[in-house]
Amino acid sequence: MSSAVTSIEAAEARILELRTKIDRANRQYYVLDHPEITDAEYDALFRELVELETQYPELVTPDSPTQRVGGPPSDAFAKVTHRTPMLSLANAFEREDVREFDKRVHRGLGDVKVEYVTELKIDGLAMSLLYEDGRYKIGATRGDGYVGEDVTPNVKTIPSVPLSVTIPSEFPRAFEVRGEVYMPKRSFQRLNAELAAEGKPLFANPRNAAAGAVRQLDPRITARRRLDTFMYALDPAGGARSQEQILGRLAEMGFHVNENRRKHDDIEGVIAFLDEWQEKRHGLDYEIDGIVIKVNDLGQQAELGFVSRSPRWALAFKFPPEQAETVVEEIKVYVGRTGTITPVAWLTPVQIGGVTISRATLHNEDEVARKDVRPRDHVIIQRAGDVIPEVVRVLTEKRATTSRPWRMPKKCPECGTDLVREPGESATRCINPICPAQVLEHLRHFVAALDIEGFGYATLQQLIDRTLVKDPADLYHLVKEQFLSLDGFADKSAQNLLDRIEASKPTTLVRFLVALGINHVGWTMAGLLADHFGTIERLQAATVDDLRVIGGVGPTVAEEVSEYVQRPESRTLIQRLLAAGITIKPPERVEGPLSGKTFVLTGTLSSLTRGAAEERIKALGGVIGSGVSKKTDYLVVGADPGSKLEKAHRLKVPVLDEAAFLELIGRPSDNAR
Ligand code: 3BD
Repeated sequence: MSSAVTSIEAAEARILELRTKIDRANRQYYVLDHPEITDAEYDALFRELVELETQYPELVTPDSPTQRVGGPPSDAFAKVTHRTPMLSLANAFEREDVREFDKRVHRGLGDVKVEYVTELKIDGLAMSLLYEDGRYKIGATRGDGYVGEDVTPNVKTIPSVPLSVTIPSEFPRAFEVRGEVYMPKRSFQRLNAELAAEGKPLFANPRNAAAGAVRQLDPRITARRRLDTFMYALDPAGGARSQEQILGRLAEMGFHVNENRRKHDDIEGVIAFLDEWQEKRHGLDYEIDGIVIKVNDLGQQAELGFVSRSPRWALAFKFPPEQAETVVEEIKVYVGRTGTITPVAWLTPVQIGGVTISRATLHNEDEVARKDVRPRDHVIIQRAGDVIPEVVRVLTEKRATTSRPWRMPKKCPECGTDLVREPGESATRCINPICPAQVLEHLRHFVAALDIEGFGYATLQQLIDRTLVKDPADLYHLVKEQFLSLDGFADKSAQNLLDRIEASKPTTLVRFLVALGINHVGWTMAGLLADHFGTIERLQAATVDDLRVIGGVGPTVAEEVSEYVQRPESRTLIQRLLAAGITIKPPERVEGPLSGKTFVLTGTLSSLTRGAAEERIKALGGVIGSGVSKKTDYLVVGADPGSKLEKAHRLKVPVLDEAAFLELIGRPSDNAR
């Protein structure tokens, strides 16, 4: 993708915008299990960011999504550090990309025959299952690929997960199986029908429903959701010499293995398989979003190795989004948490890939103008995976002559305040801080950030309507009788919610900062601020200059944060939250393979930034020290090290060069995605 950005100022602005979008998408994907943009859109944003950062290396900051991977695991479950990282798959959207992949494989291996295995790409959740002495021991989500969530009892309720397996004789005591947990379409439809009958919000798709089921605190709920599995990886492979043999062995051991797998002698066979399944995919009782292509021979796989966190021997081909024609009945606008107004097309319901679509997002005023979408227009819409559907184009030939362009309303539909659109911004906003729609979104953001489960929109809306809650601090003063007066609460559910509210009080500074919903402060930025200031009081005392010196905090964010902490309303809110009993725990120690180890870094690392290196050490349980002392366990040395290296030698502190360090933290490099 070529970027139209020319000046460094414009580049910085665009970079900031891209990072915000990517952080948001990551959070939606990993934490909320609710993506709003397609993988292709994500890829495009990411590539544009990489390109701009390559062009302007001085604008690379440690918190850039290019420097880190995935989203933070939620702390509702214990964390599990994967024995080996759960890798990512490079994506392909065109058949040409698949042929390019084949060429790279052949270049990498020299003049040899290469077989491929194709597997359906299940649109589920990647999981790891650990077995010891043939018994199921631990089930964990993929998480960010390095650290996942321990969902052992939940996974145990899935009927197709064997609780004990007969281990082949040459097998080691402990082995790991990886694959996908998914919800069959039939179970999904039944679940949504039940939820609808109870007046509860529905799941958008089977993937979200499966994610919700796996991440239940009560395994009995998981058990009732009728999940299934398809497994595709076995480690150690125990004598298997190809992916084909691994799949066969998994099936023999009693795991569910998808039967629609095939071996191919060349890439054209693979392409034919893609064509075949692009047509046939809707006949299945589970959703697939593409085909995974793998080099069959394990020796060849090892030879090809990895680039960044993706194997060079595998590729995910993603099916193109599916389209359908329908009519725009009406264009309504919605008010988001920060007051952003989003136009949404209400459509005559239409089926796409077995899912009924009745809304499509129109993003913002310019987007509506660019596509010139008007009420009563016939439009082509598309749905990609589990993403909010979009209008692709208008069938202008079907438009009535009386049709007029759509105009953004002048006033907020929720509170009547005049809407504003700043010059140079794409968003139209309602700037009334007590606009009920914003209050609702802010509350929802707050409870999600603090992981208070069971606080859906419907409950929050009722609390607002009854003027029981105006801001997040009010949530901490609710009593049982008030919940009982709402729809859908009984004694037990009211008590559960009260318990969860109570449980959210001890929190971390990162979580607290995210929950406040400061513009531009997502998980990454909150992490940087928390690391730097340590306490909310110190952050509140910070000036713009104090903020600007922090690596990774740009001028816009510094401005935004200092403005936020100085605003009297924010000071009052923070004060009231603390008075209501919120306590900010000192930074939590992660348990991991590096627990108890102190690292000091010196010199410049070539394959990752200092920030990424430190983050990785901390994620594995290690601690970062500032100077070398007898207490230092390792000194990590990059190019042009300072006097620390000498001191380390003197104190006999073990020294790791970059390669040894990367080995220790378990990944080849981190400067690309
Ligand atoms: C499937 C990686 C490798 C072992 C890395 C080659 C990215 C989700 O059916 N094989 C499959 C499927 C997923 C896979 C691999 N084979 N990785 C595979 C996979 N048949 N879906 N995935 N994953 C699993 C992921 N998940 C969440 C966020 C980012 N990446």
